[in-house]
Amino acid sequence: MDMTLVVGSKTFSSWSLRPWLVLKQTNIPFTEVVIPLNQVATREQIKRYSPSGRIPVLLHGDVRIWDSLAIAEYLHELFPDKGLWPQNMADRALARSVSAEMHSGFGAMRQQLSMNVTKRFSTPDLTDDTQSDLKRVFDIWNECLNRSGGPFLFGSFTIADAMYAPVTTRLTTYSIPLTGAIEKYVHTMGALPAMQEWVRSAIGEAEGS
Ligand SMILES: N[C@@H](CCC(=O)N[C@@H](CS)C(=O)NCC(=O)O)C(=O)O
Repeated sequence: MDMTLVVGSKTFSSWSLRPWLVLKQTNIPFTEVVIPLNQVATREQIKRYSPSGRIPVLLHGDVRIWDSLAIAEYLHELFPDKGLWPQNMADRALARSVSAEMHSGFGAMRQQLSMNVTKRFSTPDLTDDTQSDLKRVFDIWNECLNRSGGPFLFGSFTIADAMYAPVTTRLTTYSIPLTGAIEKYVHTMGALPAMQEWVRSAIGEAEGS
């Protein structure tokens, strides 16, 4: 049965990137619908698909799932052999914890370092709250990478990497100084063909194509 993922502008829509990346990384075929954000018609267009008025939304037959993490969980249930969560139960619990922490937190970092995959800025004066969000993200990544040995948070690509993908782009966009395992992880994520495809489409949006 065909799947359609409704996403927002690739330049800005960090929540859309997450399930899009899960689908791409696991070679699950889908059709995408892109709704330009911050336009007069945006709200009305989103409402056509999403009861919450927010995107992403996954349409699969009669099933409609809104919210990035709910979509990722649905894909895991549909494709249990794709390894979208770690095999080991303790690792899976940790992966779900760090994914939920991303999903429900880091407001200061998300506000100050809002996603724009087409731009590069010099490092801004980070607020205390943004600095403590970044410290917590780096602690999470270091713990997961130490435990798994990398190159992804839980060894191979999982939903946890998709949940943190927009943080990796923000670090690059805002020229945040990085070292060691964190720098390597950001590089690993940026080198994924699917991430590069997303950025290319975003550049196309900026050019009006
Ligand atoms: N908790 C939701 C958040 C979704 C969200 O905030 N999406 C933004 C785009 S990134 C949105 O739909 N904004 C509506 C608008 O810009 O009008 C999720 O995880 O999917």
